[in-house]
Amino acid sequence: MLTYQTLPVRHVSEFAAAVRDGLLKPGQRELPSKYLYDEVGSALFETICLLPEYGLTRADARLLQEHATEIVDRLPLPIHVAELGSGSGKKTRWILEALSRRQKTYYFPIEISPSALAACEKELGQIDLVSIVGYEQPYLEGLRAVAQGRDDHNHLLVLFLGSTIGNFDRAAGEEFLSELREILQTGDALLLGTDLEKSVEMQLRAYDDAAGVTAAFNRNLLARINRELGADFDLGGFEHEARWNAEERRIEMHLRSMKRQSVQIRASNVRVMLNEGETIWTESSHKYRPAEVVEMAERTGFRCEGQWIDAQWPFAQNLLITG
Ligand code: AVI
Repeated sequence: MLTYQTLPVRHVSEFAAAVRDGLLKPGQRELPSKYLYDEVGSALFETICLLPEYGLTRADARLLQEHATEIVDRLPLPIHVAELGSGSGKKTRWILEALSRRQKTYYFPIEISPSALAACEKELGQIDLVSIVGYEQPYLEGLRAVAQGRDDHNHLLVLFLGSTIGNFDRAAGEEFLSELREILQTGDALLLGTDLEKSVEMQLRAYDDAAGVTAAFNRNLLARINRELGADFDLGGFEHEARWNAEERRIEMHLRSMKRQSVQIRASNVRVMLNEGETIWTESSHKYRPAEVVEMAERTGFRCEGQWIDAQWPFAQNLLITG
């Protein structure tokens, strides 16, 4: 049996390489946020969405529930729906039900997690006049496959909900929208959810809740590295920290080392020495201004056809149409 030590360098996985590069980065150490979502991390995120302090998911769902008919009225029909990162699919029900009152609809959830795809099919499989075909692929690869398979007279509505775009750096988010636009045809649509700026206190509470679920979500990244890469992180030696970066207008999640400690990550073939007080940056959540989303849409080949903002929790659904 191969042990971590005997794995040849060429077999070091993408995960192990990303962990090594991030932890050895000069200046601020970091770990890519996409690795927060293993099975445990995804379950913890689902719980975060239920927390009283984290109003984002409820605002996203409320807007869809309240405005689905109005959103659908502004779409060119017939139209099929593709969703990037469908998760369990709960919020999508409102849009699919509104569409199914007007036409037969194909729904293509694009999701790398097979269990999330299965949950989504279970949740939405019963809606009349909606057929579901799941794509177990990364976002843009899946969208390309959907776009290739469609016939010319059907438009495409892409759903990118939950402010997932906020987890990209601003420039990378814009680049992502440009790439997405390239896959679409004129008249196709993107419904983009964006969390908006609000009081710093409210934002910090949303990412550092009283029950400690977000802290567990953050620390699970170290637990995952222990499990999958044979590392020896002492989880009790790290504190969760949520910070507001005012210049970049984003919440950052960090893990602060509470002592000077050394950690070995066997699959990454690395040992790192962390100083007391030093942090590992694990996620950014950028917050937007309504006008900024309209401008970003215009720079990436869309026009903003409608913007709906929640009254309780500043969050916007933006309906963008390709020009
Ligand atoms: C998935 N994403 C939009 C969440 C956010 O708010 O940035 C992830 C999250 N991280 C901590 N809490 C929630």
